[in-house]
Amino acid sequence: MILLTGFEPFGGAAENPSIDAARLAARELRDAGGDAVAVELPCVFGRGPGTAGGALAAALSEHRPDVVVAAGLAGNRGRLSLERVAINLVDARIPDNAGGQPVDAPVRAQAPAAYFTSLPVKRARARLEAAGLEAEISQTAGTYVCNAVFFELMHLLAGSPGVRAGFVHVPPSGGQWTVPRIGAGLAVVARCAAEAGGGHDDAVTAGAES
Ligand code: PCA
Repeated sequence: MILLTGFEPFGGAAENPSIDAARLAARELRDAGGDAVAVELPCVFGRGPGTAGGALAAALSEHRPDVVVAAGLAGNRGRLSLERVAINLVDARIPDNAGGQPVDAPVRAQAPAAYFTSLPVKRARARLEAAGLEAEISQTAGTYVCNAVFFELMHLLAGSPGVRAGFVHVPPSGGQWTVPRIGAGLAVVARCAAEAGGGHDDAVTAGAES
């Protein structure tokens, strides 16, 4: 089972391409005979009812996925951004959809400082580029709700080493980035992780100077 997630709109925007693209990707994977579902997460910090962490935990226990591709919008990115590391830090630039704006708080007290993705992000980047979908490896998912969900995802799956999971930031829709193209990209990433050998990544560089 492949679980894709996307976010509801936030910051006053009318739409968030991440959830629309996640739904299209799930449909594409199902049409190809796979088992996939898309779940929308509220753009709200925390783990209780009505929060992103609460909705994520519920989706994980309901669907018991082997692969999780969580997606969110990054307004300042021009490519599909395969996130490498989730940090245990919240520093909200703007309030979330419930008005909360934590500053310099941990995502989870008494948890590690960071987790790495378990998606084969370098192989996925190569597959995306081969499909004409510009992609990059990103070393930071920011400090807002997306990073918090990514951290929570990796924390909840820390005892499930067979599950491949991670986060993809998507660019705003417009220009070459139509929602169907973003959705096709999420499907490429999910398929790459789901295939045999998806637990190992390619040893090619994606290093950054800063
Ligand atoms: N993007 C925000 C949160 C929800 C979303 O789609 C982020 O990058 O944190």
